[in-house]
Amino acid sequence: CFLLSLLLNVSFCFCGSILKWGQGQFPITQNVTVVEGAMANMTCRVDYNDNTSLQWSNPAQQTLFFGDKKALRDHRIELVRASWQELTIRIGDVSLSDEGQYTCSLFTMPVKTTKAFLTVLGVPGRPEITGFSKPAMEGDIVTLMCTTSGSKPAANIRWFRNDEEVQGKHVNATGKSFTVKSSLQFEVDRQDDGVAYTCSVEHVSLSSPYMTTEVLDVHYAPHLEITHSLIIPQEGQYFKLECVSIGNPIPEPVLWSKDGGELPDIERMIVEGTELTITMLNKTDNGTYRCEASNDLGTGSAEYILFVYDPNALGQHGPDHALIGGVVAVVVFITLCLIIVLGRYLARHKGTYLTHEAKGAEDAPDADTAIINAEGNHTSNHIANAHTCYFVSSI
Ligand SMILES: *[C@@H]1O[C@H](CO)[C@@H](O)[C@H](O)[C@H]1NC(C)=O
Ligand SMILES: *[C@@H]1O[C@H](CO)[C@@H](O)[C@H](O)[C@H]1NC(C)=O
Ligand SMILES: *[C@@H]1O[C@H](CO)[C@@H](O)[C@H](O)[C@H]1NC(C)=O
Ligand SMILES: *[C@@H]1O[C@H](CO)[C@@H](O)[C@H](O)[C@H]1NC(C)=O
Ligand SMILES: *[C@@H]1O[C@H](CO)[C@@H](O)[C@H](O)[C@H]1NC(C)=O
Ligand SMILES: CC(=O)N[C@H]1CO[C@H](CO)[C@@H](O)[C@@H]1O
Repeated sequence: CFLLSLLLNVSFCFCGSILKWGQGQFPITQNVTVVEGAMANMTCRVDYNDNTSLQWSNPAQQTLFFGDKKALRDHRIELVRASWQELTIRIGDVSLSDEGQYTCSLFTMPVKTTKAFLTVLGVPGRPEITGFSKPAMEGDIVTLMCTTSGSKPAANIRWFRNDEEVQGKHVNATGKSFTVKSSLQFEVDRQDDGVAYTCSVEHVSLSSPYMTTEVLDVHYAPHLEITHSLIIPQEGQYFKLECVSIGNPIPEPVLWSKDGGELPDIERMIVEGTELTITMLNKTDNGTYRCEASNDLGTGSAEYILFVYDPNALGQHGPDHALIGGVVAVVVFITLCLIIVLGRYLARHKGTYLTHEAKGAEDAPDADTAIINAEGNHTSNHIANAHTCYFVSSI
């Protein structure tokens, strides 16, 4: 019977079970999903079996195992367990072409079959990012393309700009196993310099996504800023200006000028790298200081207007006392403001109309004018307060 079954390559074999009706006998299988290259166990069970043979056959209807007898010459296919209750075989090094419907047959009369679907997952390849030629110029349009091949089902591609997700464009998914592409197009600017663009490939066969990162190198013209060491520069003080420049490539050395001309050639002024130091400020130092730096994309500049204060004009007490005085003034002012607000609040609750009449009535010929005056006074008080507030806080 076994040989006959093999020769005819059909799943009908009555010899062993021709007299058995097989009531209540049924093979049970389960669908199997494995990753390409792994091993698949195909198990077929029968709960009540009166010594009837079991058989596994592949999607091409070829018999793989008949009981414990191997039928197909394929070294990847091995027997795991064969009994009247179970027939388990193992397919090693599974490939995408092994996918399909496998059949377990129980040779009762008639033959009972159950299908088990073997799903083979294609593992996506490590993603590759193309389309970036280093370096880009600011304003260029860049199209990054991420490609991963070999996935089944099609892998999912996601893009990240540093750690933030950005939306890419799904380009193609083709083939039996898929080549999946996703593109990301944008205009680069200086903010993109040094930014990491990551393509992440997600797939059922992967426990964690595959990632590839491209760090952008974007060239841009220098941008300069001047920082200064003192808020209120005074005569005799030590003063430092620093020209902070960003740019790619890194800008050429900084060039200082004053009022459109060269720096006055005095010992008190020292230029060192990006810094301009004035060792002892003098009123004659006031003016517009400018720094410039350039790279192959252009020149950047920044200006600082220096006004040297006369320490005598600022008061005899020096900066610390002035500061304490300022703080005290602010505290006093806030207290006053609070008192005024509180007073108004109380007044409003007592009766706004009466209060206003009392204020405006003194020099008013009649009650109506008194009310108008009162409103007018009220408004101008309010504005005066606002002015005071602004004035003090701006000091
Ligand atoms: C397949 O069966 C063998 C033997 O019972 C076992 O060692 C292995 O873990 C099983 N593999 C899977 C994927 O279930
Ligand atoms: C099944 O086979 C075993 C030996 O393998 C035998 O002892 C038993 O009687 C058989 N049972 C039936 C129902 O034929
Ligand atoms: C097994 O897979 C096939 C094909 O994918 C499907 O039609 C069937 O419902 C699955 N059976 C079970 C029990 O999951
Ligand atoms: C998309 O796939 C088709 C084949 O299905 C191919 O001809 C085409 O070039 C692909 N497009 C891209 C952008 O890869
Ligand atoms: C500032 O410079 C002038 C002339 O260069 C000099 O006469 C004067 O003493 C200086 N003032 C201070 C505070 O150094
Ligand atoms: C803004 C200012 O005070 N400028 C003064 C800078 O110093 C020169 C003399 O050195 C004055 O003429 C400017 O008025």
